[in-house]
Amino acid sequence: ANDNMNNIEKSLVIIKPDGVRKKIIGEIISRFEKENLTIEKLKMMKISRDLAYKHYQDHKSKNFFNILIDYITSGPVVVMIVSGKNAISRVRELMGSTDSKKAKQGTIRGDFGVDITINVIHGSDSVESAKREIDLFF
Ligand code: IDP
Ligand code: MG
Repeated sequence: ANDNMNNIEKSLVIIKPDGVRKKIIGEIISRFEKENLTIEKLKMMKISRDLAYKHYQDHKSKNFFNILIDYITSGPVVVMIVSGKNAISRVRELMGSTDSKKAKQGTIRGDFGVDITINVIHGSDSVESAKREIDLFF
């Protein structure tokens, strides 16, 4: 699917509560825009526990699920649709590894994340999850 030269994708991106608290909303959006990704939709909201369960449904059997739900519902978040050529993989490259301590310097998580849970940002991991997540949030 990625061999198309004009593979325009949409990713659902969430600046998690720690990112909002750290006042790096603008910094994160700048990193996307400098890479010529487009902010198509954007809103600030507090995620309900019900919506959090739906968003993270694939993780419900994990031992960290309750911590994850507490974290993502702990304060306001910024939710966006970020679009552009190969947007899904490019957003994830800009994010860095899930574990902030292993994420490279220069990535969002490497520069601003705390650990494997408190990691500043969510980005869809596939075209299918992007569609599901965009329907949940917009
Ligand atoms: P991703 O956000 O890089 O796609 P996922 O494996 O989908 O990573 O996990 C979703 C979120 O759950 C992570 O962003 C992080 O906040 C949290 N998380 C992932 N793995 C762990 C873990 O092993 N312990 C605690 N929290 C975790
Ligand atoms: Mg994921």
